[in-house]
Amino acid sequence: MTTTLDVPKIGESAPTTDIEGTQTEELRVLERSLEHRSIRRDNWTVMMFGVAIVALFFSIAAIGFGVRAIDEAKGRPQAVPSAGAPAGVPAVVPAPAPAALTSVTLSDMKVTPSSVSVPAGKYTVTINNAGMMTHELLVFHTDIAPADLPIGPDGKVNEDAPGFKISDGDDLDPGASQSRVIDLSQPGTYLFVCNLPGHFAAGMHSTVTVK
Ligand SMILES: [Cu+2]
Repeated sequence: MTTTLDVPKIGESAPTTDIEGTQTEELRVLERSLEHRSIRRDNWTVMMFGVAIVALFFSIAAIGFGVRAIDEAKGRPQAVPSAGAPAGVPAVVPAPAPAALTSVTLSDMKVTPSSVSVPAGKYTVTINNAGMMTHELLVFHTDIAPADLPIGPDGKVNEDAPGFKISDGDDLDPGASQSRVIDLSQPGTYLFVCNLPGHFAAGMHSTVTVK
C-alpha cells in the first residue's frame, strides 16, 4: 500500500483527511497571525507619525517663543537700575562713573574735565550746561588728535564715519542737565565734544583715555 501526501494549495478546498486538515488549519492560523501583525505594524506607524507631528509642532512653537524672547530682551531699555527688580533677573546696570567722570560740564566754550583717564566700563554720566549758550555733548572714539580732525564748511566735525560717534544726545539749553549711559568699554581715546557749528574749533572738546 502506498500513501501520497498531497500538499494542499492555498485557496483550494481543504481535503478531508486528518493530516491534510491539520495542515490547512495551521496555514489559516499562520495567515491570521500575519494579518494581525501587519495591522499592528500599521497602527504603530500611524502612532509614531502622530508623535513626530506633535514633536515638530512643539519645536516650532519653542523656536518662536525663543526668538520672541530674544527680540524682547533686545528691545528692553538698558540702564534701568531698579531696587525692586525681581530676584534672578540680571539687570543691566551700568557702573557708577569714576569720580573723575561722574559729571561733565559744558560751558562757553569748554568741556570739563579737559583730560581724564578712567578704567574701561559703561558709565552713567551727568552732563550740565553751565554756559550762556545751547550746547551738546557727543563722544567720538578716535585716535586722531583734536587739532588734526578735519572740520567741514558747516563748522562741524564730520560725525558720520562708522564707529566714530559712540554717544549722542539732545541739545542742552543753558542751565539744563541730562544723564546718559556712555559705553567706554573699549580701551582707547575718546573725545567729548560739542559739535554745534564752530564750537569744536573754538575749543569745546576734552579727551578721555580709557584703559
Ligand atoms: Cu557748544
